[in-house]
Amino acid sequence: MPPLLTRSPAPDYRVTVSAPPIPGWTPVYSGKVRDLYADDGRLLFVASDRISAFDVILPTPIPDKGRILTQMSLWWFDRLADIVPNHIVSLDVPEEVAGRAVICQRLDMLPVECVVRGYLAGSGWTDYQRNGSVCGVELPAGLQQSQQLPEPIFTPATKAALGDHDENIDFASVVGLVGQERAEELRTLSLRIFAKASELAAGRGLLLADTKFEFGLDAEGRIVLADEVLTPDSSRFWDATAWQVGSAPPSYDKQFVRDWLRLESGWDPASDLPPPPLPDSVVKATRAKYVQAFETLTDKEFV
Ligand code: PZK
Repeated sequence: MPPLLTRSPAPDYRVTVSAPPIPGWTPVYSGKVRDLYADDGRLLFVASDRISAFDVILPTPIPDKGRILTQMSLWWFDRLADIVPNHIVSLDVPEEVAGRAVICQRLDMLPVECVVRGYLAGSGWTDYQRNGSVCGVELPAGLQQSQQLPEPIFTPATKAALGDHDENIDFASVVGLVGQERAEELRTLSLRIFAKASELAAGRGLLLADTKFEFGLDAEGRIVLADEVLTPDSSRFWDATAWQVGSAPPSYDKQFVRDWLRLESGWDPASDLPPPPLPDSVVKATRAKYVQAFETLTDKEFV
């Protein structure tokens, strides 16, 4: 059996969270916003209502965020099933995490964050300005921030220790990590999933700027799509009507949080002080954005 996780321990309060107890399940890992539990061979993947901004977990949860993101991810897994198998085994989860957890197949996770970019934003934009390329992928000169790329590109990263930023790597490094054949499979699969997802999103007035996939191997060595997919936590969605080349469009989900923290809270993200609690107005507006993302994408009412 491969080790479940090989990440460094949380270095300080900024990223320290303890998974709420769930009877019969053993916490095995907590990320900023998700918790993983095990019971014999089974894994319980739980999306919390926690929200992060400026790389820290905020002290105020967003009601229903975990349920909304879980339901969105499941909706995507369904639509992608003809391209790639996924790790979902059952939705029959403990009642305290109903709707925001899945029982998933335990995989041997591949140590690569499979990022695909259709537009130039975030670290892709930063790397392009410095190098004219992203993860070794040469791009045309003169591209502007938020510009659509000639075609989507695979820009892998390595999982950093919890609390650190992922580090962009080139394709040769992916080959070094998983071998030539696996690396090519990961790139091809990631690009196919991205093409399908961006087409679906565009039909709903949403641009998929970039997104991150995690894959693992099942007992037969097949590549399986894991984690949570195509949610605002793992992806950059832009409202097509707000997008313009040359500046960064507002974050679909976190703009109210970021604006309040930066402009009104008095908290300095560069300080080592913990962030303040969010006012109720910001919580409500942010929850509404997650509901809107779900309903816009799926054309279903969130209940
Ligand atoms: C796995 N993570 C990230 C998820 C966290 C951290 N199907 C799987 N099999 C084995 N391991 C993982 C998965 C999945 N998905 C996922 N780390 C390992 C993660 C949830 C909460 F804190």
